Amino acid sequence: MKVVDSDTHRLHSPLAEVEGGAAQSPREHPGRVDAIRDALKAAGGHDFVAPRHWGVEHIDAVHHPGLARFLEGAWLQFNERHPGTRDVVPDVFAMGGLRAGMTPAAEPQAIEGRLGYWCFETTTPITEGTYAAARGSVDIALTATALVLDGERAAYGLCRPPGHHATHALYGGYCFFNNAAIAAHHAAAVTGLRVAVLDVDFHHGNGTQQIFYDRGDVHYVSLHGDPARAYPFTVGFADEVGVGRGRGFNDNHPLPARTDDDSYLKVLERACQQIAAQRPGLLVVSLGLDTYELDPICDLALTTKGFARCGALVAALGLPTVVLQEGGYYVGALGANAAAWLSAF
Ligand code: OKP
Ligand code: ZN
Repeated sequence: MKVVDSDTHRLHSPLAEVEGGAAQSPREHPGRVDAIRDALKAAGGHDFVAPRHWGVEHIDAVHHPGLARFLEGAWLQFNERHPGTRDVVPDVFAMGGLRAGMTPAAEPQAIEGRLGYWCFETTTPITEGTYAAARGSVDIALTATALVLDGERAAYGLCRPPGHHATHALYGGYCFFNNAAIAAHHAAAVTGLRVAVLDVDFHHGNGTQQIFYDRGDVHYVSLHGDPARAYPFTVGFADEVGVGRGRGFNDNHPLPARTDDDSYLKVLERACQQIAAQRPGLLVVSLGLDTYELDPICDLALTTKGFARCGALVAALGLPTVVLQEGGYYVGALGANAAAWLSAF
């Protein structure tokens, strides 16, 4: 398979993330890409290509244009007021309730306020190179999409940072720009065909769902830890089916803790039937590998063999397919799991 990767992601490497009131070593770090790249090289059969550069208009087509403008200048604007800050993290959030019964908040002018206006949580620091890294991750996603639009049966984009938690106007959850949503929107716009997004990351892709919730041209289907117990907690329930023209084009499959290969594959088969029933022309897979049995921040129980079965099942849809990397935090098996999924595909 064609694999699109680059080193630009290294520009995003925070020292710490704030979780549960404490600073900890980031779960989402450059070593994740090294592990996947090394395993794919060792497995063989993959053709590595560099990404092209894509204009910011592809990001603005999916996100509020203010999000990219903000991320481009945020680190510098914060450091003008607080010199020497390495990792920039909001500590005040512009929650709707602050102005309940009044006109909604305009974008604040002070950087401290802007951070809490564009961000929804504390585990996603902005460093000096974050914007460039996030742009690079989008470049990888769009280059993999272009390869498939040009006739490849499938391509894999080794995206980092991940993307599926980023909504129309918010970053967070290790995500700045929604790589899969940008890819799916681009493919739908270029082909005029319906596009399906299959999200198999452990965490529900709240951003991707939100971006396409009122659209019938992009069908979002997700398997994930039940938000009754799992991040992102507020989105990803089974009764969220889309709205307006998007009604019937959103399918959530919340899963219980410790779901194993056999149970997971039964649900994945159902998800694939839902995708096939809408007759898409192209498939985007948000490939999170944090459903693995040893993942340190998740609670499903898939095995490396299970990932191979998943890859084979998705391939059987017979669709042109763009596979984009999302999460996966047990670095000791991350490469083997990516290789298993992609080789079986
Ligand atoms: C990104 B991806 C919960 C904190 C959650 C963010 C998790 C983002 C996962 N206490 N931190 O979907 O793998
Ligand atoms: Zn995840």
